[in-house]
Amino acid sequence: MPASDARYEMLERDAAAAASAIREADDVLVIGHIDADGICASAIASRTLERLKKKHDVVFVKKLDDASIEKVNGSRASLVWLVDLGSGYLSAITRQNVIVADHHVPDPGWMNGQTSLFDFSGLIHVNPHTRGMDGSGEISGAGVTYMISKAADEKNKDLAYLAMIGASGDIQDQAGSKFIGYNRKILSDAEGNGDIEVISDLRLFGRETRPLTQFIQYCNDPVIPGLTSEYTECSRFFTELNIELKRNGSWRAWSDLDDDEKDAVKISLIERLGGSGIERLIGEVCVLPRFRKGTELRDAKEFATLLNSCGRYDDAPVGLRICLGDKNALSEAAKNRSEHKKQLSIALNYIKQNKIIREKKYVQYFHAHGEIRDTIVGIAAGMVLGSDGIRNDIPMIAFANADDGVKVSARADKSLIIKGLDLSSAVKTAAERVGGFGGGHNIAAGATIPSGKEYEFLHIIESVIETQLT
Ligand SMILES: [Mn+2]
Repeated sequence: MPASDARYEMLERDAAAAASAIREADDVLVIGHIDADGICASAIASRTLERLKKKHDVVFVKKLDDASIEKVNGSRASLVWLVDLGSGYLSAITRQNVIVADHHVPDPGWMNGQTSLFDFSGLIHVNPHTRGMDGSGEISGAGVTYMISKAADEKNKDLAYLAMIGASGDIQDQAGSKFIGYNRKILSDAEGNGDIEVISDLRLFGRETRPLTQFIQYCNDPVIPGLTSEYTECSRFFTELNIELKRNGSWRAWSDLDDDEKDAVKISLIERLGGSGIERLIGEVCVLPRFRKGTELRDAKEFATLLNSCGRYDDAPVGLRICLGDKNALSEAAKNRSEHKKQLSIALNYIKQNKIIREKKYVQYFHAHGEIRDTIVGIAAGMVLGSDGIRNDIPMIAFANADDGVKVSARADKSLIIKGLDLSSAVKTAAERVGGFGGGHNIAAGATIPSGKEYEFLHIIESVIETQLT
């Protein structure tokens, strides 16, 4: 992609307009989304404002519901800067002096009413979709925020690595197992500073911190025949290659292996795959060489997962502190993560021991009511799929109670995609028909629906999925 891409220039102009609004502000309220991308975006915004010596606060929200909209509209700050959210709710924003730095699909009602970017509404919208770019794959919320930061001061290029952690968190490196679009530009800023090193390596999760056996065992994209989900086989796999699992009493991680050991593993895994899925197994990986080896901060994906675990337990501020370099925040995040593991294992036990999964012809489902947190029910649904005795040839639909109704999470095995499954559209259609809203990706989607509408939702989604699969 040439650096002179006209779409990039337009978005950069939007970012520059946002940067001048920031320079003129007295004080700023930053409102960020609670996931890894939103936390990275908030960190970039916060650092930028600090360097401009602007008084500011950072607040995190799960989504832009009525209460959060009120935070925007009712704020006494001279400028409100929304990061990684806001585009879907532009028409609800009524106050002056707002910047929305987001990459989600914009509110269509607002778009149609716009004659120019900076109209009388006093809202500056910086979003790749408005400039013909693809916000789901080319740039993240942290990336858009970084553009504004860099427009405010070239020196803020040292924050590029945070934008790439945000993009990793939003899984924007799926296409061709590498980053594409504007993310490439941001990545080259980060590489230029020496903050990120891009290498070609195994793309499995846990390169820095997972013991080798689990590193391979948990690989499900691609599924490695004979190894995925097989602890004993994975352990034997390394032994047969003469690779020690432990050294000096501690488990070795992938990053501890020397090049010869790594090559032996890669060759052996490629053989097992027999030609399919190699492009997903090996590809671009972002290493953060300024952080210590063997910590999750050294790998962009592990860093992002750490931040996500903070957001999931209402602790996004700890994630923000990690991004801003606060060493104490790490031990607090470790508590969140062990809490996450504990909650997940409680959730999985609950599902299995109570045998709550019910099968229909084209979907299976369970209702966790208040027993599983709405923030992890989707992960639990994905983990039970295909595990002992549970089918993975039909999607799993999970329900859990949430503050504003019932949270729905749908998960499916990748093999259903080639058969035509698209959970995103199925969930969206069914949710809207029962008075809710939702969307997502082809194998993972979510919705919020009114309480009491679960069976109607199931009935509708099953018929949509039936149409997709037959
Ligand atoms: Mn995002």
